[in-house]
Amino acid sequence: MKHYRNFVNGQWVESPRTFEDISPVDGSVVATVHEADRELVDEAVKAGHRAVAGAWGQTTAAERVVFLRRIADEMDRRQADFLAAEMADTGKPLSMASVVDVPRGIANFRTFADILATAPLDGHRLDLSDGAYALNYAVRKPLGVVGVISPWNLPLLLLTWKVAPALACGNAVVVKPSEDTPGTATLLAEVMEAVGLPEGAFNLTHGFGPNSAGEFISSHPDISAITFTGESRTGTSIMHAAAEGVKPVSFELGGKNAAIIFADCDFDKMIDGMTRALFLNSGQVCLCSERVYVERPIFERFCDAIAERIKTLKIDWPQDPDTRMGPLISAKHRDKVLSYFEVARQEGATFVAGGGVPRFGDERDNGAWVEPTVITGLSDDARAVREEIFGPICHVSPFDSESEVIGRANDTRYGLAATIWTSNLGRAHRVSESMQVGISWVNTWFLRDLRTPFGGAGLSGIGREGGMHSLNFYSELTNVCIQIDQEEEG
Ligand code: NAD
Ligand code: 6OD
Repeated sequence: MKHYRNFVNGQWVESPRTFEDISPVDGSVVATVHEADRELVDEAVKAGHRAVAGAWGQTTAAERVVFLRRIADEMDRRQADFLAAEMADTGKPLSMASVVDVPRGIANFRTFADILATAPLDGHRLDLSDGAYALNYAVRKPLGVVGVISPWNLPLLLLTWKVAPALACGNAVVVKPSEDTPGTATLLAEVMEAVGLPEGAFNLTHGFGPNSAGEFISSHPDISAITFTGESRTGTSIMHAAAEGVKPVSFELGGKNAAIIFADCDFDKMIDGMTRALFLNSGQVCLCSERVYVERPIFERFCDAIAERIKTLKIDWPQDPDTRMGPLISAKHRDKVLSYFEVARQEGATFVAGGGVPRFGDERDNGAWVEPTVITGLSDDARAVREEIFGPICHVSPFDSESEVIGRANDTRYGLAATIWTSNLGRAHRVSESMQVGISWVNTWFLRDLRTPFGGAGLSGIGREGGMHSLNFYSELTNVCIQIDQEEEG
């Protein structure tokens, strides 16, 4: 049995209160996790401040580049451990974890090392203002101690996406992974220890949200900023807590993403891409499409083809290299997703595929599995079409014109992502730019360049991270303005 402990001020810390990390594959216990109490979170924040005032705060950008590269190398060396821990916590298949989660976790550190190494100097120029010459330059400084609160769906990828730029800018971090996925965050603390990161620069506290480590971090008066990925509702609670200290927040929240499929698309390529957009990670990627709009001439063909494709998705043990779909994260989340199947049924949906729970006849029947599901026939105001479900289910409906589909796709309070499938270049630009979202993909989905802005509009988030956008969030700029006299004194 594994024991996941907290990592504070460079020390491994147990706590009297523990909780169980449960496998969604079969309901077995993966690990016992030590839950941080308010005092331990406070100790982590103090350790972070000591680190920023001490050895970590004195590192140069070039030295931090070396640290980030060492972290990536050490993660590379321990890839098999990270894979095993991520799969044990989430049940996600090897076919995904080995090409998405773990490589991206490593790439997050390498990318921000490269960005920091090549970041331009800020505003270094001679200026003429109010008739006076002045030299203006901006000094980029860390914010202090950043609270990082992350979800369970892409645990390593999403945690490192925040930790790498926060450390790059010279901050200390206090991180809290989801209570459902404490494994890879614990391994990451081991990596920080192995590479000799100054103590207190990376602190890990395990626990839940309300009245636990999540709330203790977001309401802590000495946390300088909060970066959070999770549900929009949780974002509201965290924002209330952060408002108390007027703390900057960066939020990546929920979505109800649209896919728009025009009859002129490359049909086979679209079916491949849409299979990923609907069912990768069992639909538990915030960017997954849950609303699919198909131009009427190919509506029936799309429904038939996606139903056929679902039959080929192997739903099986995560370790099987051919498995394409694993369970949902937990029994609780499975029940939520199944409740939406029921809502859709009561709203009058037609089930084109799925709608139930797969049966294996072995211990997996204690796990959190559901079938990939496609429904049609609901109106745009149905709950199953408006509310984020976060599972392997989508609603498909036909459309007749570009302007109609743009209006319907944008008729949501969320604004995270869209995917548009067409071979018409003008339409690709028109439609993708008119989406009220943080990212519009054309003829692809979840293709990422880590230097580009990433985030959401509306209920889907606040701010953008990625490349220099991340460095701008995780640092404070002090502009220095020096007047240069034009005449020699005396
Ligand atoms: P969640 O909001 O329930 O939990 C996320 C984290 O917040 C967990 O660590 C949790 O313990 C903590 N938390 C919960 N309540 C808290 C509180 N009151 N104060 C402080 N911390 C608190 O989200 P989840 O169920 O883990 O993840 C799924 C959600 O995340 C979905 O809505 C999904 O769309 C969203 N998500 C968004 C993105 C994005 O990039 N926009 C990425 C991944 C997931
Ligand atoms: O790719 C990323 O940087 C990112 N933040 C992805 C989010 C996926 C949501 O589940």
